[in-house]
Amino acid sequence: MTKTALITGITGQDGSYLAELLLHKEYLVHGMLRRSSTFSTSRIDHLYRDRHEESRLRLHYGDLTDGQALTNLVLAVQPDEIYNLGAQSHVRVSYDQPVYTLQTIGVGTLNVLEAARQLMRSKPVRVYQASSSEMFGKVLETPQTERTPFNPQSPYACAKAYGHFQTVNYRRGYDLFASNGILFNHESERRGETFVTRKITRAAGRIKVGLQKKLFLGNLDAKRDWGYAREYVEGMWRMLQHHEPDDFVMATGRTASVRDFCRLVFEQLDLDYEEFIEIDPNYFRPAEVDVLLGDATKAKEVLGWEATTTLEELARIMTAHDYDLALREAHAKRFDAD
Ligand code: NAP
Ligand code: F7E
Repeated sequence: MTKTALITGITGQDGSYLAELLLHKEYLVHGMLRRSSTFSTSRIDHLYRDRHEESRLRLHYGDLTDGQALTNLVLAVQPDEIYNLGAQSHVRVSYDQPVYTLQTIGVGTLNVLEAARQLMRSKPVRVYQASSSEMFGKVLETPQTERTPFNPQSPYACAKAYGHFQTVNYRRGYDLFASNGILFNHESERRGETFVTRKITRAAGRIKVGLQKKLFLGNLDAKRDWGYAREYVEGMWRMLQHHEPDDFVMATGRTASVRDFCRLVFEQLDLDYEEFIEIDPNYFRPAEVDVLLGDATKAKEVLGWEATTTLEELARIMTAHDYDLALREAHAKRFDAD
């Protein structure tokens, strides 16, 4: 029987890969998107070009902060699975917009859980909550597992911790099938351009073709456990196919610094990163998460999921994509000038 999924945050990096995966698995996919004055669907537009898939992808306007509309949507769509990926997901921005961040992530998650609780009265539903390694913050042990206590230190991380605990609470209190994926950083050629990996690959490509001279960054010593987003959405899906709801860390088990990632990317283009990078204190955060390193043993043993793309491969994929993009940008510029 065809399964129906509802994805919040379908226009984001993970939402687009997850939509692709679920369409491939023959799901009927509903996505909730925010109304904006310009199109925000560039990551999922290609899914419309395939006529067969077009009929199984439906988009609806909505916002996580509008609980009534969200419940109406859930009751209308009657999903078997809800993936709550929508969020103000930028840690640095969460310091500028702490209340809005809490509204989208904290209240937004609660709105999703309440909507699912209403649907549960008439049919079973499973919920995936996008929790985050940021919740470990100033880490209390290394590597971090599902048992590591949270010690959040950004408005984003505090909001995610609230969403995480409410998800556990609805699971225990109402017997809702709700699982938290505690995902460590995962990147791709679809990553937003203000996250550090994509900022680096975009800049390196543009520097190589002469469109940009410098790259301004903040803390080069921060270390992250970076995986490939395309693989991580498979783990989200597996969590909801498991026979019981639970919490799972998803990570590569390897950590590297921002500086390491710069070196890998610039090397791909035969450039020395040290010649092009300048430090801009504006990109420092009021409190930094120095090092994250995840242990995804439970996901491997219980779900059969593990990250396989190495950091070197990830850097290669993203750099090749963004070098090509820069070449096209340069070509379009020359064409305009002619
Ligand atoms: P992303 O690219 O920033 O996408 C976020 C999505 O949320 C976008 O579709 C955005 O819509 C939507 N959104 C923002 N505010 C909303 C609101 N008020 N109502 C409804 N939708 C809203 O993030 P991502 O990297 O795909 O991450 C997906 C989820 O995983 C997020 O919850 C993030 O916090 C979490 N997470 C990410 C990582 C990671 O490394 N990528 C790691 C752990 C957890 P617009 O397109 O209109 O902006
Ligand atoms: O920063 C440092 C910065 O913004 C990574 C989100 O998906 O992953 C992401 O959060 C590191 C930090 O990601 C710049 O200080 C240096 O230490 O790429 P990021 P993040 O903060 O780790 C978690 C798991 C999530 O859940 C979030 O949604 O890089 N850094 N210079 C910089 N970061 C940025 N953005 N820009 C710089 O210029």
